[in-house]
Amino acid sequence: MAKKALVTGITGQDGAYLAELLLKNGYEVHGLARRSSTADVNLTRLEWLGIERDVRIVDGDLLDLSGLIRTVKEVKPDEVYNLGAQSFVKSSWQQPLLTGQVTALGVTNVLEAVRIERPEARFYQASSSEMYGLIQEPMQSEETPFYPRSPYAVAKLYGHWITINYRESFGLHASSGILFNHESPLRGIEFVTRKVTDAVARIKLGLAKELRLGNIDAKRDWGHSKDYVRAMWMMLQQDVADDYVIATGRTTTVRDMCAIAFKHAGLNMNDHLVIDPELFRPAEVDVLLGNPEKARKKFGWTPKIGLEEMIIEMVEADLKRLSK
Ligand code: NDP
Ligand code: GDR
Repeated sequence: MAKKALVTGITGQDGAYLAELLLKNGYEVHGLARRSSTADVNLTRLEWLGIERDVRIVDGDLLDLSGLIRTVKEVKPDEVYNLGAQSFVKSSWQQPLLTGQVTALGVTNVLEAVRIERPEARFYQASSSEMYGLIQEPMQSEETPFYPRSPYAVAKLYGHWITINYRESFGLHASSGILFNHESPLRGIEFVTRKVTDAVARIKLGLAKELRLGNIDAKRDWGHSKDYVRAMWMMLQQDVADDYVIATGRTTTVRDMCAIAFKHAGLNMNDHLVIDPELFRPAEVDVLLGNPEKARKKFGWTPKIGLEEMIIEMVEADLKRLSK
C-alpha cells in the first residue's frame, strides 16, 4: 500500500518540490490549502511542475483546529510535513499577531491534530535559521544558542520548541529541520533572490530599468529548495526523531548573489542597482552560515546544486516566463 503524506503549505515553494519528490517516491500526497477568491486554490506552483492533478487538495487553514483534526482523521497520514507559515520576515513586523497565530500557534494545532487522531504518524516542522538571529557563533549548528530578531523568528522558535515538547511529552516521532535560506524558480517574488532574478530578466527584456534593494551587505547561506525538501523526507525516514541543520556551509552577501544574476544576463549591476532605505528592516540578521555535518553523518545528506547554478536557473526561468 502506498504511504500517505499530508503537507501543509502545499501551494508554497517547498510544498511544490516536496510533493514532486513524494510522488516520485510512490506516496499518495494530500495537500492542505486555503481557498482564495481569485482561484479556488492557487495551484500555480504545482502546475509549473505538472503535478497539480496528482496531489489531492484538502481545504484547510492552520488556524482552524477542528478542520485539521477532521483532515488528519480522514487522511490517516503516515507522514505530516508542516510547511505552512506566514514566511516573509519583513511582513512579520507589519503583521506580528497574525505571524504568531499562524507560524507559532499553527504548529500546535497540527501537532494536536496528530496527537489526537494519528499519534503514530511522523511529523516534520519547518524550523528556520532565522531563529539564530543575532549570531552567537560564526558557524551555526544544532548546538548554537538562538536569539530571534523578528516576530517571524520568535514565532518559528515557538514552533521549534513545541515540536520538541510534543516529542518528549507524548512520544511523537516529531523532527525539526533548521533550514537555511533555500530558493528556486518557484521562490516567492518578495524574497531577495527571486526579486533580483525577476528584475534582471525585466531589465534585460527592456521592461524595467532599475532594481531597488535594502541591505546588500547581509550574508546568507543559500541552497536550492529541491535539495532541501530531500533532507525533510530523509529526516522522517530515520528511526529516531531529531533536529537537524540543513545548509550548504557557504555564505555570500546579497551584493555578490546579485552580481551573479547581472553578470549572467550580460548587464552592468552598477547601472541599475539602487539602494532604498525604505527596504531596510527594523532589525537585521547580518550573517548566517550553517554547519550541516549532523545531517551528513546521520543520513548522508549533502546539497547538490550550488549558488551560481541556482541563480542562473532562476534568471533563465524568469526570462522565459516574461518572454511569453
Ligand atoms: P512559502 O511562503 O512559499 O509558502 C508558505 C505556505 O504556507 C503557502 O502554501 C501558504 O499558503 C501557506 N500558509 C500561509 N498561511 C497559512 C494558513 N493560515 N493556513 C494554511 N496555510 C498557510 O514558503 P516556503 O515554501 O519557502 O517555506 C516553507 C516553510 O519553510 C515555511 O514554514 C517557511 O517559514 C519555512 N522556511 C523556509 C525557508 C526558505 O528559505 N524557503 C528556510 C527555513 C524555513 P498560501 O499560498 O495560501 O499563502
Ligand atoms: P530572509 O529572506 O529574510 O533571510 O528569510 P529574504 O530573501 O527576504 O532576505 C534575505 C536578506 O536580503 C536582504 N535584502 C532584501 N530582502 C528582500 N526580501 N527584499 C529586498 O529588497 C532586500 N534587500 C536586501 C534582507 O534584509 C535579508 O538580510 C527567508 C525566508 O524564506 C524565511 O521564511 C526563512 O525562514 C529564512 O529565509 C531562512
